[in-house]
Amino acid sequence: MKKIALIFGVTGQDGAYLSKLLLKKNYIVHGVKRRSSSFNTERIDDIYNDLHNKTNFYLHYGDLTDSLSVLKIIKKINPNEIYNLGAQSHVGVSFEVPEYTANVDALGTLRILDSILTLGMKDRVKFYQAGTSEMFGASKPPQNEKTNFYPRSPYAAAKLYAHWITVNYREGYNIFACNGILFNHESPLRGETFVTKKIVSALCKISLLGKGKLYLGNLYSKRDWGHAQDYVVAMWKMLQQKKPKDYVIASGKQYSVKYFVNLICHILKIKINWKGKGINEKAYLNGKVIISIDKKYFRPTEVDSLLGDSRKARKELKWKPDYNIQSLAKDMVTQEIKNINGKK
Ligand code: NAP
Ligand code: F7E
Repeated sequence: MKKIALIFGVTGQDGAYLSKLLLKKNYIVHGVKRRSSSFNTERIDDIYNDLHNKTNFYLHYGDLTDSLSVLKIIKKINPNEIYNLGAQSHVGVSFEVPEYTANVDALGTLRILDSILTLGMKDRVKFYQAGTSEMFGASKPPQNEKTNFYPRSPYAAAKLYAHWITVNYREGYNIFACNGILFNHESPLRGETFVTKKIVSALCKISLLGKGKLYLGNLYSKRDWGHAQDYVVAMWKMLQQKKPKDYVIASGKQYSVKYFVNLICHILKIKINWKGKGINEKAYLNGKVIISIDKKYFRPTEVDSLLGDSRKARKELKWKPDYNIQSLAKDMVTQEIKNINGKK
């Protein structure tokens, strides 16, 4: 019998990679998409177009803020595995819509867990919760499963609720529920407003088309960046274990935003010069400013330094990433160049 997976957040970066992985593993995959006035299935259109006649990939309208839709979809699909990847996932935006972020990211998780319980499905379903290194926030690096949480944004605080409610339903009701505590992971499918994708898009346009300018915020925060394609494998592995546990997933290397800018310039073979300090720091290409700082991208509270220690996952899940920062950056640049050339 084929396994059935249900993915909340199927239209996002990770949802697209996870769908492909599970289809390859011969699952039947159901995804929940939100109603939107414009198309929001761009990342999964290729799967849908290839497969919708073969009845392996299905989409359903639903929303994590709508308990009825959550309950009804879970009842109808009767899945073996539920992956909760749905979230208002932008840290900066969460300061502007804190209540909505809590509703989706914190209460959305509760809605799924309680639906599993209410429907009497706890012995059938395994549940994955998309936790985040942002929950560590201001805690000193390196961070692992034993590190204290210290959230620094409404997003991180909401995800912390989701983390603990997942632990609580596991301990209280014996639900097979795992928290993946994933550090930043990127890809060509990354949302346009996250810093890596924003940098890649802008610098490729500047390099290929000779137009555009990049405005950034804090250049000196450090992140542990991996590739989404590697990280969805870890999600799946967590649900294949005998016991449900929580795992940190990370590359174990840390780089600043400025390093990432310089790396992309290196790949594109463009030579920039940095001048100035603080808010006046700028990057020049052939004497012209191509990068400036815009205060609006600073956050009220920043997470300065994330560096994951994923030894537990590497040992117990036998998980290991294929990509490093260089191959990740190359993949993003290669795809972006294809996109630009396709649109020219
Ligand atoms: P993403 O690209 O922003 O995707 C988020 C998904 O959630 C999208 O499908 C989005 O739908 C959906 N969504 C948003 N609000 C919803 C709602 N009210 N009801 C149902 N679905 C909703 O995020 P991602 O990078 O793939 O990340 C996947 C998950 O991992 C998220 O929970 C994120 O917080 C978490 N995470 C991400 C990272 C990372 O570095 N990428 C690291 C740690 C944890 P639309 O397409 O309609 O917007
Ligand atoms: O910012 C700085 C910014 O928005 C990274 C989400 O997937 O990973 C992601 O959260 C850093 C921050 O990712 C700009 O201040 C500078 O220090 O790409 P980001 P994030 O906030 O780390 C975690 C693990 C998640 O769970 C989240 O869902 O870059 N930065 N200038 C900028 N950031 C953005 N977005 N835009 C800028 O212009």
